[in-house]
Amino acid sequence: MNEKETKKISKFLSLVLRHKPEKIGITLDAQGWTSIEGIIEASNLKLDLEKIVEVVKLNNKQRFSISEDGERIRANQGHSVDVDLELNACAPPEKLFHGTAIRFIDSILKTGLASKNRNHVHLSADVETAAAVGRRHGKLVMLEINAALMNDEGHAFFLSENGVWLCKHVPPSFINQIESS
Ligand code: HQG
Repeated sequence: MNEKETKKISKFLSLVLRHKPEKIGITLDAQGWTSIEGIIEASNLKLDLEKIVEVVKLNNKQRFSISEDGERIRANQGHSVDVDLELNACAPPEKLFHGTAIRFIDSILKTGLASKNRNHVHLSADVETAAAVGRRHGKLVMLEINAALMNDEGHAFFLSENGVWLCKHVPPSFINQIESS
């Protein structure tokens, strides 16, 4: 497969496994899993098992997992549909980072970071990753989150299978705007 096809399949999988399974008439179970065979049948992308396995393996962000029995697939994070990823709460590093766009900053500093259309707020352990996420939205603003303190004060953090830190909401008092180089 060439890069273009891989990307197209990855985008398709993100769409149906995170946001709109109904678009191709499949359903996700409570933990977000669905049959690989079902996706192959429902899609018009000429998919086969080999292609799906390749996309899952090569995905730059490890966005997807295949079940141990090899029959099912799910997205590791980023859902807007209601799924329980069965993640255990765990203690975050001292600081986490969130890149966003300058046009959102007033609202964020007033009301905190909200999960918007997704089930969680997404935070990164390193500034570079957070910067790439933020630039998707416009002129970058970098936020440093006092994650350890938040956790001490009872806000739960979860680490997704692919290394994204998740929480439900970040109140403004834990957010510092920092230089984004
Ligand atoms: C902003 C990609 C105004 C928030 C990435 C963000 C990530 C507010 C936007 C993953 C706000 C939501 C998630 C508030 C938050 N007022 N704006 N109170 N609270 N926002 O895309 O974190 O490639 O849902 O700052 O790599 O940008 O899809 O979240 O700018 O991991 O695998 O509202 O998506 O992963 O945007 O990105 P998003 P995100 P994938």
